[in-house]
Amino acid sequence: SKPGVTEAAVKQDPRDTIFAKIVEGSIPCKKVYEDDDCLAFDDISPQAPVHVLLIPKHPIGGINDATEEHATVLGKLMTKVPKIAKLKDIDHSGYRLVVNEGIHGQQSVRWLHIHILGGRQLNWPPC
Ligand code: DGP
Repeated sequence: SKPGVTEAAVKQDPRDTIFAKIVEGSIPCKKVYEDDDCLAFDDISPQAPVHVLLIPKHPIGGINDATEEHATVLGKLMTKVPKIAKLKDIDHSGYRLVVNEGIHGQQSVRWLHIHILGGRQLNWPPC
């Protein structure tokens, strides 16, 4: 298991997370892509040669918190994936999207994020 995956983390307000600080710019990140709705940056603990986190700028704790009001922003997020894959040169080789949720999903940061993993052969099942 990985650090930070606790009941407390799951109950955290997304606005109190490290990703809130990254969005507001008070903590630096290696930015890959940004627009009005979303931000993509390199994961600090990469699990593959390419490991980007794509997040909405709007605070959503996790996919469990998604409602109809988030439909537009979540749709926009998904449509940016091919652009980010191309920027990272994994669009032809392929890649994987992962959204961890809660304790069993081993989510450690309670601000919704899409992991974009690539640059090597990924295995299935992910375990
Ligand atoms: P998850 O465990 O699915 O909640 O993913 C959280 C990811 O966030 C994890 O892969 C490590 C990454 N991460 C945590 N803190 C930071 C940080 O300060 N900067 C960056 N770039 N990534 C971070």
